[in-house]
Amino acid sequence: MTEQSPGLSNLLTENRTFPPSDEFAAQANATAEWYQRGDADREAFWAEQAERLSWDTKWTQVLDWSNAPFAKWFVGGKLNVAYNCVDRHVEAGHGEQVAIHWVGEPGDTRDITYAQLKDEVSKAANALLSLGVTAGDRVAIQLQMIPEAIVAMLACARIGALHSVVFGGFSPTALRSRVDDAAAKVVITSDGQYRRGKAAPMKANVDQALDGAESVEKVIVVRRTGEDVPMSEGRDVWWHELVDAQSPEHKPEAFDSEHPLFILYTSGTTGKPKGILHTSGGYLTQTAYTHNVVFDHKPGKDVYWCTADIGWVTGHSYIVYGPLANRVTQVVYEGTPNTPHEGRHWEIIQNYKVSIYYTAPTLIRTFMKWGDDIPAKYDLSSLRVLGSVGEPINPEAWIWYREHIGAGKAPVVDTWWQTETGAIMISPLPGVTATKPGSAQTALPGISAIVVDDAGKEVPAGGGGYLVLDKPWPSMLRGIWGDDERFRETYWSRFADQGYYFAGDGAKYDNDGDIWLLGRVDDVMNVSGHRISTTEVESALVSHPTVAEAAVVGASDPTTGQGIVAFVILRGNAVDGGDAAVQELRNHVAKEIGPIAKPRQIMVVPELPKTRSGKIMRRLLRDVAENRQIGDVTTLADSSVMDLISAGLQSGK
Ligand code: 6R9
Repeated sequence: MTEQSPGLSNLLTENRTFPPSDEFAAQANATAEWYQRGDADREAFWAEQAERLSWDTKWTQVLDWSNAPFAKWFVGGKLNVAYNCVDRHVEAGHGEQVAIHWVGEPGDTRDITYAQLKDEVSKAANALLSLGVTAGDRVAIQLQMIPEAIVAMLACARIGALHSVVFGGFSPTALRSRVDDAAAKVVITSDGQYRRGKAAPMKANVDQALDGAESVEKVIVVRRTGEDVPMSEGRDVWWHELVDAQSPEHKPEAFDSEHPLFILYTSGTTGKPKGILHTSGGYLTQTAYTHNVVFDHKPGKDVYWCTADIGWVTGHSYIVYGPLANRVTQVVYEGTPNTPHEGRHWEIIQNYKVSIYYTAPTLIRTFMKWGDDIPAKYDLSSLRVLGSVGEPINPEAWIWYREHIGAGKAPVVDTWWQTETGAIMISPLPGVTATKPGSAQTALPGISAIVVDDAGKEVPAGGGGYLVLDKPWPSMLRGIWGDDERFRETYWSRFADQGYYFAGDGAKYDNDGDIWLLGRVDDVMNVSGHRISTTEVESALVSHPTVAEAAVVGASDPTTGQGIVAFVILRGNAVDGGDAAVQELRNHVAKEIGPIAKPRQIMVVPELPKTRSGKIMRRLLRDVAENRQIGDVTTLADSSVMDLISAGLQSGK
């Protein structure tokens, strides 16, 4: 990634910085000095972070990297993850503190204290034991955002069983392939789930998925919507009958620091999803540490809300493990952000006085599209830290977030990490870093991330290339379930000589050496020999006042190799999207980035195709751009979106 046209990046021409206020800095959990400590003696730094947890047996060695890329952290240490997330807070006198303010989509609510959570998790652990689940067994969980989802995960952790959470919106086929791959013994699900005000079946999908699944002995069903579901004799059991009858006493057993905690499937370049494996001590250390310093979390004072779903890694690390290990009080919301109205999130923040809010750029841009007047109607003054995760955040969305949600003063932390990294790796530290809109900036204290060229050589300030992690970290994946070869091949073969972990993301250093993420390397376009990131063009488009959201793909072009094709959603009150508007946008991109980045074609569309985790499916847009038949749409959150787009294009819009 050497060729760069003059003034290429709209991202990189963004040069505003927002230093922390003295007031925030004075009370921040971390200080600038942590970076030096992390560099000076990485293992000593992590040993110090591991002291955040309660260990039954202390480790004898911080890191064993002798069998790289298979790491062992806190070797010889023993702990119980669920004890760390629940019991120890009760023992320390915080049993009455609310752990979870749960808000159901229809408006029902539940407040669960740490003492209650301890009882629930213990009962669920006893229930699993009664079904014959033992340490090392796999339990698949397909549940929406209800307290039982969190309880089920912690119950598994408590008895040393691995959970494999499958997102509630995944199809029966997707569930089945995950159940089979992990040979799950038990599946936990619900009768149905509320989605946009309606009850949708869940158990029916699970039944379809499990038809003939040999490993599954029992299915536990949580009652949520109350709809009639057939229960399979001998296999299915109601959660409220099984769990409620159990004793709330359960003695947590200490497991090895490297005891497996969970498997979480993520899509790769091939059709078969990869079962990313995480273990106990290192994972909990880094999730707790990062949740504490990146969000500046103060136990007993802050009210935290991460809007992710537990079906994704963000839900695992920043709803369940990190926050609960840190004695959080958090909001868990069951539903969609516009049910029953577009101010639902802001209403919840106002009601519970949420002080830390962690969400994704795609949702921020959706909020922008809905209009500034909606958040303006609510009291958001409790918010003091705002987080972003999942994709690069364009400067306009970043600024909007800070201004309209954070009242122009809450620090915005753009956190880069992956299912594979387990926890946040690159992010500003609130109270320490002068933040830059659109940049994740620097590896956290104790972490090292660099940008390298094709040959694995670090690029200089101002240069671009591939993001790699050049030093092991505690919450790193320990492998791909059942496929060591694929693990080596996917992550460790690209820069095998250097021993770097290849993240699959493109990145650049700015002149200060801060890191800007540019999207997956497979999303980098090559136009007339110039490499241009889809993100950069998207960012330029979204910087135009009429554009709410944009997705860009490289479509094959006989002359230039690839041509840039953009799909844009216009803001509610913006112009109609006729020829003049499109021309204006093409010129705007040329102006922002340079003529080389001027899109060949811009299509105005009503929606963009997104996966259920909110990632834009560029593959499908590429099909449209290249006039091909549209490929597999089964992983779309809403499969009718492609019909809408095609219909809109045919009608000449
Ligand atoms: C946590 C999560 C990982 C991929 C990652 C990258 C993208 C995540 C980002 C970001 C730019 C950020 N990504 N956070 N890109 N800036 N702050 O999302 O995990 O679902 O495994 O996705 O998401 O491309 O490689 P996961």
